[in-house]
Amino acid sequence: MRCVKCGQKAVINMRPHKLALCQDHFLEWIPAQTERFIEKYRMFSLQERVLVAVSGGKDSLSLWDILVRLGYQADGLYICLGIDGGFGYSDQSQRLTEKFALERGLRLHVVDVAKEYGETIIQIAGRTHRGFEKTCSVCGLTKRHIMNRTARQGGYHVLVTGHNLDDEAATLLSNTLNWSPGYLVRQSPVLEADQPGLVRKAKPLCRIYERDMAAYALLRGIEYVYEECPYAVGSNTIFYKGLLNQLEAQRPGAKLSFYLSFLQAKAGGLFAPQADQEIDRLHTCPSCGQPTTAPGDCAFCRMMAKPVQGSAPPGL
Ligand code: Q46
Ligand code: ZN
Ligand code: ZN
Repeated sequence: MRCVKCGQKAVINMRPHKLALCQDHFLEWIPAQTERFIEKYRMFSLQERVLVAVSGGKDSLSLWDILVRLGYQADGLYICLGIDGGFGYSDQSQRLTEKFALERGLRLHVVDVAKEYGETIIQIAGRTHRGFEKTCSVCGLTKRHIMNRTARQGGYHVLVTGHNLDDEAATLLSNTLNWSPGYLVRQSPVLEADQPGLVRKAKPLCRIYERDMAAYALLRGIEYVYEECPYAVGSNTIFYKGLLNQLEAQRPGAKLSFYLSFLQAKAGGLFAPQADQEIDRLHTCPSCGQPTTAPGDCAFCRMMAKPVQGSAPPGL
């Protein structure tokens, strides 16, 4: 197979796009596509400061690489979750993220959950009765809190994450199967900071297939953690990704059209009344100053304020 641009040997054939490219043209095409989406969805400009949430995985490190190549002012944020999983997941991902930043002379913020709050994600999950299997909900809440806080305190205009098309399509499938209007309203390539204390959030890779991101990381020689977080195994997201992969195998382009049709329906006004209600419901947490959907302390502050299990004598 030949590259459609130059006729050299193609390294990738992207069936949904009916596009085969050689290494050089593929490594140009991915940043060009990303830039197109950044502009189309008005995510951020070259003058704005961008904070990239990096996990040590292929998507977030590649996103950081792409933004720097495009000339954006992009710093990184790594959150150490203290997850081992028998292979030192957090240690490995932190080491590779720090190496990536050091080799390119990039600025990286590191927040260690255990050092900052005295407990790892696993310990918080055990203490708060959210349960072992609910580790991800504790983790998600903690990460969102730290990301928004670090972006605000650092004076960043926008926080970006490496969610790719497969992630977005899986989330959309899950939200659609449950008909969760609140989540559907908030699922977007860019979420404006429409409330004091909120930082704009954007997902520049939301229209790029996971397979293409893996190829990009490989061809750019980016060293990343291959293993998924041990808590991702058996998750709903992985299950929905599997279903969508089956669909995609039969109908190339199915994931992309599922996601794009959703964005078009939203742009056409679907879910608009719920969107207004969502915005009305945001309040400011009196303890940390971050936005929250209910009056009083936010979910993160309430979680961190819970007493240690068994610390109070029975009956008191
Ligand atoms: S890092 Fe955290 Fe994910 Fe691991 S514990 Fe679950 S939420 S799976 S993106
Ligand atoms: Zn070519
Ligand atoms: Zn709070």
